[in-house]
Amino acid sequence: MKFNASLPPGQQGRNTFPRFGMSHFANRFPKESAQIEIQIGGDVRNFAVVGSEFEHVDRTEQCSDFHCVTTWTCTSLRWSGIRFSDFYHQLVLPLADPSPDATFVVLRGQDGYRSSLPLEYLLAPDVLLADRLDGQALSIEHGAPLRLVAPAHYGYKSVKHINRIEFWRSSVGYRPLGFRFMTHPTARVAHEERGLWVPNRILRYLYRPLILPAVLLFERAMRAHRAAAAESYKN
Ligand SMILES: Nc1nc2c(c(=O)[nH]1)N[C@H]1C(S)=C(S)[C@@H](COP(=O)(O)O)O[C@H]1N2
Ligand SMILES: [Mo]
Repeated sequence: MKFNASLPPGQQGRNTFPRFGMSHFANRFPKESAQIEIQIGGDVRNFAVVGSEFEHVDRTEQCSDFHCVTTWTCTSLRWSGIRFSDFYHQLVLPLADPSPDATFVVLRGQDGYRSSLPLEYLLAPDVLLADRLDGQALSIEHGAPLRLVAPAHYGYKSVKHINRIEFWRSSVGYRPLGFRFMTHPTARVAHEERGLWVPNRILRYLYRPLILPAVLLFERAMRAHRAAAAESYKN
């Protein structure tokens, strides 16, 4: 257990980094966990697909804490990958040519998960598209082949298994996942933007008891997935 007085408001440290999320994603896994392939769409001049281009962007490494909205925090995770801002400037702008006012960004995962953030937050220097964690290739648990890491925002913004990123002029056509109160448009940890309308002390109280059951559900699903993969490999 970590007792760190400097954790953000309402967060509690945990020693392990669990596979986590909303329960209906526990049994969904990426089809392709080795090869990076991201569609770039939305209000763009050219629909584009990037994959091998990633290798030409400068890599970076960072140590950051990960804060889930349900109040758990895992500290000092060592991610490596490329900065989202380098991805945007070196790949998205030249290849897809988004409209200059397309600043509402939707990120989607192979498991059907989705989240959004305004472009200005994604361009912050600590936002990565990560393919490695703690010196090893990203595991399926944590988002292979590529995930977003946005440490200043609650974990629900850090989409795993990314396969599509959209740049839109307006957020009007976008429907967030789950109940509306669970999704804050910016979800900044320092401002405790956990959700909408419901007071934070109620959200903390509602979410905390869900952590352990969710961790166990996601672990069990992962074990079953690995067992099935091993079985089909044998046959
Ligand atoms: N594709 C995808 N991304 C996702 C999720 C998910 O279920 N699927 N869950 C989100 C939530 S709520 C959290 S807290 C983090 C958890 O990341 P982890 O499983 O690496 O701990 O991923 C986020 N990104
Ligand atoms: Mo989360």
